[in-house]
Amino acid sequence: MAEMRIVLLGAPGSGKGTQAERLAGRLGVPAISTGEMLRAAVAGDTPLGQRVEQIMAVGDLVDDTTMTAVVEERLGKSDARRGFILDGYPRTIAQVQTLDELLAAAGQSLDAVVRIEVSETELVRRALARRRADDGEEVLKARLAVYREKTEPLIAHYGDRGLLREVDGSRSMEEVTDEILGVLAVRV
Ligand code: B4P
Repeated sequence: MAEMRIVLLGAPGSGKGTQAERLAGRLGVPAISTGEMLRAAVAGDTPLGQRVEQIMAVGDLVDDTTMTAVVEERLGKSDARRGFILDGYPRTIAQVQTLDELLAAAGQSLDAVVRIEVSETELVRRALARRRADDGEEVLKARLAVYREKTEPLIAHYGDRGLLREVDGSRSMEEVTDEILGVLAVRV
């Protein structure tokens, strides 16, 4: 199968993690979720986990320097050599630049950035149904505000670069996956 380097962009609860797993299975490249990696570090009580636990608990973003180390190490693994579905990274303009640099150093570049769009009412409904530690109503509000301020500008940025593809994330998981494969022009 062809190499494929994709970023999934969307608000908390838009289904990035869900779609990353589904696409990874279809495209034969790993789903790389920075949120999952951080939650695993917290669960394992590693030095990284101890550093990020409080930040995540209040809905803030982990600092860009820490995230660079996390992502650089993960993208350096052999299973990511032929591509990846990045879920939850980049989330800031600084992270966009870091990712570009990491890929350029490996002679690689992104193929597409898929924005999964879901209304705020549906985001809140899903998060409250999921009941993860950072999904309480107050923390969720904080995470949405951080998303609007820090991550939403990435939509215009990737749009200007001609990499942005937009899909309606309010439909069923299967329909969203099919729509993403459609905008990526992938037949599997
Ligand atoms: P993430 O793990 O990325 O959390 P998320 O945005 O809530 O998840 P996602 O959009 O993937 O939703 P999901 O598929 O689970 O980040 C958590 C925290 O980690 C951040 O707040 C931050 O502190 C830190 N962090 C992570 N990356 C960082 C970075 N790069 N820089 C700094 N900090 C970082 O779906 C949500 C729910 O909806 C699920 O229950 C699912 O079953 C349901 N669902 C999904 N699709 C559906 C559909 N089509 N229909 C109905 N329900 C659906």
